[in-house]
Amino acid sequence: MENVKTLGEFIIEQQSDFSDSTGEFSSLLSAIRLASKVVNQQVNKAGLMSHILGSAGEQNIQGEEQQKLDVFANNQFIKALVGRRVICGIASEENDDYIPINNNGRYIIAMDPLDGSSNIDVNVSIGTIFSIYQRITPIGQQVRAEDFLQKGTRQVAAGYVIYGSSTMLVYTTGNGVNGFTYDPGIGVYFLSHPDMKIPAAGKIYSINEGNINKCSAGVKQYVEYCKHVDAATKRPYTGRYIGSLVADFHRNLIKGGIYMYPATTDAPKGKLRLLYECNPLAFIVEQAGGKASDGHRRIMEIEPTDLHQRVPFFVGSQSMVDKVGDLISQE
Ligand code: P6P
Repeated sequence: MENVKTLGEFIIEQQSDFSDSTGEFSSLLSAIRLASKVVNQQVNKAGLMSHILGSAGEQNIQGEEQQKLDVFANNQFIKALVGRRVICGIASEENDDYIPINNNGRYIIAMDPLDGSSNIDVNVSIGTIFSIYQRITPIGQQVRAEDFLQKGTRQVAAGYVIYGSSTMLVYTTGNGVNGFTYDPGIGVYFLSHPDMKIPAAGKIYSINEGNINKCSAGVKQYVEYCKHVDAATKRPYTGRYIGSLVADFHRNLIKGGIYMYPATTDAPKGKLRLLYECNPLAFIVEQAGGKASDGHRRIMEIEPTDLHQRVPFFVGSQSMVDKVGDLISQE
């Protein structure tokens, strides 16, 4: 491909911007790139490799059946990251507690190695989500919980991989959002979506409407607002809910829209996890000109208290997140 930039070239270019003089951060991103290629290969063959499909017979901390591909993906990302020695600790949806790695590593990573895994068996897009921080505790010591329980505003990088009709890696280091599309024929990611920006107003709303009667009045009002017939404001909007966070988020990032996973009567904190789902996507969407809140507060301002804590999540086009937030504030 003539003069199209590869992810590797982009990472090196960013290294100077990121003042990553030791190249440690570049090495970290390269590890994520490598693991995503290995996971992509298995995801694409999952339909054929029955020994991968189906549950691993174990349950993760969420009490969810662990699909073998979940476990495989988790192991691949951990293996790649451990191999680069720049990580002092890893928090993963698939592990009850954080994993201390290299005491001399400068960075911690929080990740959901394969989100939406319930869609694996029905061939719907799934994704990896990651969030990176510099450690707080001194280098040379073992990593501690406080290294992971940092506000989202302290992230140094965040990204996701979407394993879909094509595989893409989308990430930010705080200087905008860039998307890279994978060419499996030559095993290279190419810069296909430079400087991604989410439309300020969108016409797509994503929510599991099966839960709507368990949501608060403000959320119900907003969904009714989306459905109201009004040509002047181009309503009704379009309802699109894939049931795979990364797929819904990625579509809304490109086309404009809002994804909502509110608190419900049986899940008062919502379903999605702050550390490795909401914070990384909040960082990305803000860098792309959008917004992310729990209905009241900016997601990235929330002080974490637990590795796997859940928060209500409203993310996407600024005007849509503001609108549902206004209705919730009037409850
Ligand atoms: P529900 C997948 O389990 C996930 O974490 C997200 O990827 C997805 O958006 C959401 O949960 C779907 O949850 O309750 O609507 O099936």
